Amino acid sequence: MRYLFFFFAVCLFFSSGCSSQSVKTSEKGLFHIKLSSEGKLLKFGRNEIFLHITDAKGKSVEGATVGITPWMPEHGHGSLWPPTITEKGNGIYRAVIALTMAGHWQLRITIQKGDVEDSAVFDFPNITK
Ligand SMILES: [Cu+2]
Repeated sequence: MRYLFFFFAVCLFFSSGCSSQSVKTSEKGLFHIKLSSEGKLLKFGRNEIFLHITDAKGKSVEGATVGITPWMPEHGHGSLWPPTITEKGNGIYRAVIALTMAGHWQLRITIQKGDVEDSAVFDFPNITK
C-alpha cells in the first residue's frame, strides 16, 4: 500500500503520461468515490473524469443519480459549461467538465440511490493553465 501511494505521488509530480486518482468517502459514509482521469486530475479547460462509486460494503453502485458541480469557493461561481455525466455500468460514471478559470476549484458531488442521498466535496486548491 505504501508503494502504491508512492507510485501515485511520483505520477502526480511528473503528471504527464500517468493516470491519477483521488478517493473520498461521502459525508454520511454511505458511498466511496474514486475519481480518476488519464492525465492530471484536474486541469484548466476540458476534463474527462471517471467516478467509481461503491457502497460501504465495497459493492459497485449502479443506477444512481449522480450530480457533479464544479465550484470556485472564493469566487462563488461555477463553470460556464454545464457538466455532462453518463453511467457506464459496474459503478462507473463518466463526467466531462470544463474549468473556465485557473485557481481554487471544488467538485461537489451528490449521489442519490433509492431513498438515500449523500454528497462529497473534492478539493483542488491550485488549478493552473
Ligand atoms: Cu473564478
